[in-house]
Amino acid sequence: MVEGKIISSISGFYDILKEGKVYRTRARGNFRNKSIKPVVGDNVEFDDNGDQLGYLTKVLDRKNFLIRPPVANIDQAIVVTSVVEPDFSAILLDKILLNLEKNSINPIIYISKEDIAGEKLEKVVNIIKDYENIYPVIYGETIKLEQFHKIFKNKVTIFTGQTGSGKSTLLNRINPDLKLETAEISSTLNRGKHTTRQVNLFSFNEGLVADTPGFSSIDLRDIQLEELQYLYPDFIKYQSECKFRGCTHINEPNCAVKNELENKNISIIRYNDYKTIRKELENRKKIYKREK
Ligand SMILES: Nc1nc2c(ncn2[C@@H]2O[C@H](COP(=O)(O)OP(=O)(O)O)[C@@H](O)[C@H]2O)c(=O)[nH]1
Ligand SMILES: [Mg+2]
Ligand SMILES: [Zn+2]
Repeated sequence: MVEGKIISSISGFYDILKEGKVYRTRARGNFRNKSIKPVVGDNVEFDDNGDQLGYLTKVLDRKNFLIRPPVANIDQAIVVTSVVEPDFSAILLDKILLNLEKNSINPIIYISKEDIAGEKLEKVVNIIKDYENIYPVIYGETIKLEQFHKIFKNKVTIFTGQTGSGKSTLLNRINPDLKLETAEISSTLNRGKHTTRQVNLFSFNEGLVADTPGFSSIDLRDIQLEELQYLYPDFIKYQSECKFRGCTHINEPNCAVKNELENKNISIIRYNDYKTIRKELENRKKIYKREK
């Protein structure tokens, strides 16, 4: 029995990477009875049958797991964020970041399409400056592609972000051998079609990288209202100074987060979007209760 990592999954076959070599396997017959379906990124045990088809026998514990698309054990995500086409939206970015925080995936924000942003660029860059205090931010115009080698090393990295933001384009620039399909934004949005369907991990400089289809809107179905304030690293930094334990930073007196808003240490845009997101989760809870 040996251990490896699933890097692709095609109609019941799992390709497992172990020390630079790829083994094609199938899940054992009795495996299907288990509730766990192996996914890309899973660390697994398998029988090494040399050049013959091997058997995947066990999925090891997952550190995290995304459902859409199914990928496990992700260390970090490059959040490809376009200035225009599609237009930058701070609240959408926040929702992406919340889902990553919830899954303990480290976000790296990558800004694309500065070249066609025109006069919108300045306004968007000003907003993004607020995020630089919280997360690493990479500007597509200025980064040297070699810098990605260091970012990917010894990590599992996914590319995420809105459909059309430029994920596949960036990956193709980093590794031209990939030849990932890219799409004109207009056709992508009109047909609601995802160009990237299969999720594969590819080896890149001692790391593994995956493209994902992205999305045109994002839901927060895995996030509970009660945990929302704990998914903001910029709030967590100050929460111990709030008067009340479990402070939601809304109406409580002596709230450190609200104080830091005045000191401009917390982004007012992000805070206002936090309030909007709270409302969304509150409403969802009400509807859920009514239906129960
Ligand atoms: N001008 C410009 N176009 C870009 C940039 N990045 C991607 N695109 C274009 O945006 C469209 C969508 O890109 P794609 O990589 O398919 O987006 P994905 O859905 O995130 O994978 C394609 O037509 C790309 O050529 C960029 O930085 N500048
Ligand atoms: Mg794509
Ligand atoms: Zn507070």
